Amino acid sequence: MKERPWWQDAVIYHIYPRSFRDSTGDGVGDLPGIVEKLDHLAWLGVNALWMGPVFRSPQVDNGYDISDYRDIDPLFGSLADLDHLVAEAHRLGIRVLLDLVLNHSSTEHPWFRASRDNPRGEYSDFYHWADPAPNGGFPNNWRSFFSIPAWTWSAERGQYYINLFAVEQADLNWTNPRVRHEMAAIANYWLDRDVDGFRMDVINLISKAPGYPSIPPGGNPRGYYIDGPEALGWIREFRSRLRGTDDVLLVGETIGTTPPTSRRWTAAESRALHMVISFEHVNIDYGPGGRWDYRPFRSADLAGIVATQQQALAGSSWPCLYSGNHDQPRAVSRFGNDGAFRRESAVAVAALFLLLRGTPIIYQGEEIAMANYPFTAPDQFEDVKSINAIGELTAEGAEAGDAFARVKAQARDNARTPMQWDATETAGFTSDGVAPWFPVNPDYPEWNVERQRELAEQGEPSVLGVYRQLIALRRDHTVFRTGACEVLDLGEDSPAIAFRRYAADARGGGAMLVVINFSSVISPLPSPAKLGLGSLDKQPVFATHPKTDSGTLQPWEVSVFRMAAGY
Ligand code: ISL
Repeated sequence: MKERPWWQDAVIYHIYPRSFRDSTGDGVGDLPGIVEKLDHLAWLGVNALWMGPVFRSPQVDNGYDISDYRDIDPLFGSLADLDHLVAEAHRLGIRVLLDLVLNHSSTEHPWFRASRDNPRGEYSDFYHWADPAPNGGFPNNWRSFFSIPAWTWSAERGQYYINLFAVEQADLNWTNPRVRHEMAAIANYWLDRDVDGFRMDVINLISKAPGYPSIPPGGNPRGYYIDGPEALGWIREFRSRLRGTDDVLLVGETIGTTPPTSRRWTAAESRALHMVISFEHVNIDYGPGGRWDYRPFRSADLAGIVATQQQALAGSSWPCLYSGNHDQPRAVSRFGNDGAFRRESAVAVAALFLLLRGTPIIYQGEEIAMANYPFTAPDQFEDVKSINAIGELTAEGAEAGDAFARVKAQARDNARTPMQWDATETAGFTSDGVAPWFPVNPDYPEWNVERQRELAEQGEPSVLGVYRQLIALRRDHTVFRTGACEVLDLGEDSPAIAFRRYAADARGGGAMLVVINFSSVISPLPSPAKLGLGSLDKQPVFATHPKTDSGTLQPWEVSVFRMAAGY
């Protein structure tokens, strides 16, 4: 019988390096700071970490604009620090994933400068260049994800280049075999330094429709620059060039993709990606106007999206589970209730995303219910995406207060505040007297790792303690790792979300039922017929509330039951 790949039994912890822990006192997190805190990861029970990009970069997009793929930015440390981090993590049984940004480089990268300065030189075709349209305007109507045109004029070269993100992030031209060769060489360079895999930034944007056609009015960029025609083939080629392929994890971030495409790109026979970070559930509150057009959603909407994702990847594909990251508002603020039920709802969100089928990725701070930052004015935003969005909304005629409110709710800045370690000045992020690069959320005296660990150790309720318990539950009950998953249809109006995990084959070991009240109100327990209640073991294997027979669920209540054999 083929052994399961390591990542199917893993829980990944996602670190945003500049906001994790500053060991040098310059106000920015760094690699030695991560090493200092590895014991926190080990205590939680995670067995892999993914770090946002730490390569040399002008930091226009906090490291997602790379100017040297083979060196560490001095802001974060040195190559020796990275080697030390990898060795220390491995000593603790934690694998290390780096964040490779291969769709685009910084415009400060020597390739871009050479390409821009010499249209006939050897780097000429490393980027996407095009002449102005006949009317002198942009070559087509594509838009960047950062609220600006996807083309920037270069006076030096006398052409436009594609930037699907900031102006300083130029898209690399993967149709050029030399670019593809370089991409794999970069990955192999880091594999030689003993890393265990990669998160591949927006990897489904690498293929652009030949001839750069405009998107028809009201059309979707899919097929134009999202999930483009050659992307899958190039990813497959990339993987085939890696050393030690079988043990190297490739997680692709695939923005704007569809569940069937996620299935195809992660199917074992595609030999492309092992998992994808898809966006269906984090786009749940986007209105017709997109991210800055907030729409409230119901628990049933979330259950429906999760059901579709799970179904699409059933069998030979493998889901990636996450509730937030450095590009999203905080999960407890978006999916939970960060007011009256902050602890309870953070636990409910954790139970959903840790117990479904797939590999969970916990974003730093979720384990202590870190919440959105109380921004009061637009000049507090640091992120280029937020700043551009304010510009775009105001240009479209939005009133200043409205533009601010819309961006505040969804700003990526919310999730980028420093990690809250303890109740001392700067929450233990940096040295006393040092100003962190971004303000600490003022709620840190109560919501910090030290406090919650104390509570957990005293047997008191704590989000951190529950994260540890749920991770242990996955470890101790095979069915959570290997079993199939069925999200139950509880009807449009049910505030509850429930799913069954059951043995997909003879090795699976029993079945479990997870029931979560995904709301702040007391709700009826879904009917026994819908849950299959008759066959439950008496004692739940995990419960946030003492078992009652009242037929109701308390706000954000979570119960996990073992189902009788033979289910
Ligand atoms: O634009 C977004 C979605 O509408 C962003 O949240 C984000 O840019 C997108 O998820 C792609 O993310 C990744 O690539 C970006 C970088 O800014 C993000 O931080 C990164 O995670 C460009 O490299």
